[in-house]
This record gives sequence, C-alpha cells and structure tokens, in this order.
Amino acid sequence: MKSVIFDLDGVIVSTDDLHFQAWKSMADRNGIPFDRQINNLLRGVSRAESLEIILRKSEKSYSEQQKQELMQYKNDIYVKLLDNLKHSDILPGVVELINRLKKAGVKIAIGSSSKNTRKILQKIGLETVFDAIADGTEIQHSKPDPEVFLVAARKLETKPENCVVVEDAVAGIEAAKAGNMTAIAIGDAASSSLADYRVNTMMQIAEILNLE
Ligand code: G16
Ligand code: MG
Repeated sequence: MKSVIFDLDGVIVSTDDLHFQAWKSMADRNGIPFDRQINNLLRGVSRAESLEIILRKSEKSYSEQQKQELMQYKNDIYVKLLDNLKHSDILPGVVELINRLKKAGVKIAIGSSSKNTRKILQKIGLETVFDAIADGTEIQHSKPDPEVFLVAARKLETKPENCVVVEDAVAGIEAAKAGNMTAIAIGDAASSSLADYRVNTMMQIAEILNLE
C-alpha cells in the first residue's frame, strides 16, 4: 500500500500571492527590484534561501543580522495575511481526493518547507486530517534536499519507496526523487523532466493510484 505526501503551498492551498505581497513590501522598503517572475523562483524554497535569491538584485550587501531582520519583516506581514485564509481557499479537488484516500486506507502526510505549515492548516481547517506533518521547523536542508519528505515517511512509518509525493515545484520533484519516492507533478512542476507523472487535476491522482 502506497502512502501519499502532499506539498502544502501550491498543492493544498495557494499562498503564492501572499508570499508575493509580503516580499514585495520588504523589497520596496529597501529599494530592491522584485516582481512576480522573481517570486516564481521562490516556490518550495525556504525563507532564508528565498531572501538570498531576492538579494541577488540588490546593490547593497547585508549582514546576517540585517538578513534576519528582513526575513522577520516579511514574515510578520505574511502571517497577518494568512489570517484571511479560510476553508474555501483549499484548491479544487483536494478535499475529494483526501476523502477517497482515507476511504481506501491510504496514509497521508504533509511535506512542506514552510515554518507556517501548522497555522495554514489550522486556518483552512485541515489540521487534524493528516496522519503526519513534516515542515520547515523540523529540517536543516530544504527542497531539493529530500529531508522534509524523509521526515514525513519516518513519521508515517513507511519506507520512502512506498511514498508518492505530490508537488507543484521543480525543487520538490527533485527532492522526492532524491528521496527514492514516486513524484507526481502538478502545475509548474510539470516542466521537471524528473517527474514520474504529470497531472492537471487532483482526480487524476486517484486514477494513478488506482483508487476505487
Ligand atoms: C513554501 C513556499 C515557499 C516558501 C516556503 C517557506 O513551501 O512554496 O515559497 O518560501 O514555504 O515558507 P515560510 O516562510 O512560511 O517558512 P512548500 O514546500 O509548502 O511549497
Ligand atoms: Mg509548493
């Protein structure tokens, strides 16, 4: 029996625009060019690595302490924006797929780079639905390193080769494959040549898994 590990942002709920607004505010305040194209590079990437990508466009160099302050500034705005998230923000097909997986006895987990995972799940009303949650607070290395998915597999008490990862980020597909898992790409991640399957809808995942 396979287990399914879901990425959070971009798979269960889309917080892309909220990340954009918060980073944009930080960048504008510091005179750093930032647009949606750069925001797209941050998908699935940790907060600290996201800041490094943004600062490539800056002419100034920043100390570790200043970087911490910039991240804190961004996260304070982001967390306030998360307050508006609600159950209806869950992406199409997710609740139906989760119900079918549960009915079939398939274990499900979250594997997210976000340190705000618990808050997001709570806001959308899915905090008690998953058998395991692995997030950015528990790992040293973010995607494309497989660490977060390996933590999820360990919590599910399942071998990595029995895990199927659902991801919207290329870095996440790389992480799943580095962890010896099956990788299903949705959205942007479809451009990854490493993906085992590419889907447009959640229901296609039920077909891949042969759910009744
Ligand atoms: C998510 C987002 C990334 C974000 C990262 C860290 O990852 O896709 O854009 O930078 O979390 O978020 P936070 O600042 O809340 O810790 P995932 O893995 O859920 O797609
Ligand atoms: Mg994602």
